Amino acid sequence: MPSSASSTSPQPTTSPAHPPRVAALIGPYSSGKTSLLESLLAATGRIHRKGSIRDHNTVGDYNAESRSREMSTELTCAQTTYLGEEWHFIDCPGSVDFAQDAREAAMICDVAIVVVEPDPSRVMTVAPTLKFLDRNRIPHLIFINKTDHTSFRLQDSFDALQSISERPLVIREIPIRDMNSPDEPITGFVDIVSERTYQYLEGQPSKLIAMPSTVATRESQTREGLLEALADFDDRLLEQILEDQNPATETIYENLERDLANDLIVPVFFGSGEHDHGIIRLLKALRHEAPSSDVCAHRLGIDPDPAQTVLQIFKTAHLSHAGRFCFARILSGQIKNGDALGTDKVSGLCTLYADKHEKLDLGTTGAIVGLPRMEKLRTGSLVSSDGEMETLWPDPLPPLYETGLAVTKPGDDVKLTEALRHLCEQDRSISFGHHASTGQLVLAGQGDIHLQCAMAHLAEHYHLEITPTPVLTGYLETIRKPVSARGRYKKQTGGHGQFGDAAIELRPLARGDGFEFSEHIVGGAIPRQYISAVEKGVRDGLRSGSLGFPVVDVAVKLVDGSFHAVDSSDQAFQMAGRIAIGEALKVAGPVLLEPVDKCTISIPSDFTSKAQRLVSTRRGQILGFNAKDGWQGWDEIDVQMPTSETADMVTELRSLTQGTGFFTRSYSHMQELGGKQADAVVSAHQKSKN
Ligand SMILES: Nc1nc2c(ncn2[C@@H]2O[C@H](COP(=O)(O)OP(=O)(O)OP(=O)(O)O)[C@@H](O)[C@H]2O)c(=O)[nH]1
Ligand SMILES: [Mg+2]
Repeated sequence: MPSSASSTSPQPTTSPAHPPRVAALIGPYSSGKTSLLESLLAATGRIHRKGSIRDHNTVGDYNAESRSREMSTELTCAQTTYLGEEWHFIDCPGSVDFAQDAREAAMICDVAIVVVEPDPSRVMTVAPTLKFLDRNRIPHLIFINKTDHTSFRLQDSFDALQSISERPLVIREIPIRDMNSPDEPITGFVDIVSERTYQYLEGQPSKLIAMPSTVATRESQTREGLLEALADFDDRLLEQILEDQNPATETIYENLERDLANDLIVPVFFGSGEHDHGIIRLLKALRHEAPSSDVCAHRLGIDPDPAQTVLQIFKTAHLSHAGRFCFARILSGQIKNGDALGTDKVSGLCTLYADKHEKLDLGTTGAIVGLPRMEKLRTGSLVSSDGEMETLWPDPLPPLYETGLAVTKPGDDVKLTEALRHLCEQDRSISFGHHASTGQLVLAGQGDIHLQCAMAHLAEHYHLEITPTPVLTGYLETIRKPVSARGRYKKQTGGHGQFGDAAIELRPLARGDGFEFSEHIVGGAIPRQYISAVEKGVRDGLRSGSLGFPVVDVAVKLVDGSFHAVDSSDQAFQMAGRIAIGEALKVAGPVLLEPVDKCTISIPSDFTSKAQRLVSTRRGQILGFNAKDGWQGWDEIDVQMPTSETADMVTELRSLTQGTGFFTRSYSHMQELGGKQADAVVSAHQKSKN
């Protein structure tokens, strides 16, 4: 989490043509987003020496967890200026475990730069990102990274990407290669709109050169493709093309700008963050084509008005020196210290540059700002000076993976609850709670690494020693046959004795019917005032049946008994009820019940058969499968699966589906579990009690 620093932020030198804009670097795990941010910051003069993932000194991966794991674990904001215009880049984590942060960032950006690797066989890893962007109509472009050492044809990468994108992709540049070198490295590119050719120079801006004759045909074909794609959304351009007129470059740029803002097309660039290839080209495209913050504001339901301040909170952190610290984008108006945001008051307004917070006097429309010590605001809050407004912010990702938690030091429980509350505010895809039937404290998130990082955070920032424990399954038990039993409790100690005697009938009920108690006492065999005491004793006895689990779906009828005028008491009849049910359960044919979840598994259709196999190896039952509504090329499988199998299913599902598969689950019902599996559960449970 960020800490404060006192340097002042660089101010734009010239009057900016555009208000501040936001670009989110998003895309699959390890595609080079953090390295690309390093390159963008160097190209815009914000840093003079690039850090690297290897050396653990990048701006994006500033926190200890990201550095040690060499992967981003949360979003990082970094402000810079390019040709007098203010830019806020957000480096998003790519791992599916941290998808929540990436989504929150994408929601407030003007343009998402989807950073991908060239390997066409791994294209599916990009699919969830593109789906999210398309569903939320977030303008985005693709940057095919790591082209410094690729053996793939970029046309193949492009075709693979097109196969998973709902929007048409448009190629903005084509590579030129050194054909004399055995692995034919990419040495530069031809810009399809300006038709200029540039040669990469290590450590220097690319050099303008003449277009090699070898790429001329390809260039004109690609340009034709680009114009045709644009003409689909512009009748005048279509007419020009049909009449063989060459449209003015200005017209092409206008189309590109408009179509990107409306999320109609997805421009595709390429390069290498590590070698600074294609970076200026990317920056220029952003400068000229990225929409202004108005588009984002409208998307979030705001009509921007300079006289009204509206902010969208997209991240919350708990910082030792700044309390609840909100990351906010100004969608309308401006903000300064002393302003009200509902019941919260702004003080300590700052800019964000990784973990450095710099004092800011005035935040203007479009900028990202930090708001320390907010009481009410949370991620997702859309707020004006009058208070919070209705928001279109999406729900958090549902939990996919769980672990049990135990604190090592006695007395840390209260501190843990508070720390967990903070954690869940920081990352909305984490939740915690006590399991209804096992009572275990369970932490739920997106995957194993996600929860490991969460626990590391609790240890580092809250000094809590936490032991993860396996998640307990809420097994129950029931009975198979009706039986009768009697419980007599008799004690003679000195003066007053204790006496209670209850005869019961126990019978099974239908699954899900819970517990029923009735009585049929005739002739005053048990005085009426003791009947509820017997029931209490029975209920007590049902808390742990003969297999050791709570007993459900049974009916108990109190049918007979006897009492003693002096020695009988509530307590004695409770004991009698307890003894009676204990005896009855032993002979009623106990059977274990396990919880079953209803899950809907979503996967790209290429992986459907693998997912079906996974379901059957985990004792699941397939209820049906369909094409996923609104998700071209995806299937949805409805299954019922024992809860003990769903708790860690996501790890295997992801490894079978290039990280793309996900599911929702909810409790469905209890079902009988017999044989060796039941024996194993019972003996493990008994061992844990000894
Ligand atoms: N050859 C080559 N390697 C690169 C390039 N960009 C990044 N890498 C390497 O790819 C690995 C991942 O780079 P990151 O920048 O951490 O990727 P990321 O997308 O930020 O990763 P996550 O945030 O964990 O999703 C590192 O080993 C980088 O050195 C590139 O342009 N060329
Ligand atoms: Mg990263």
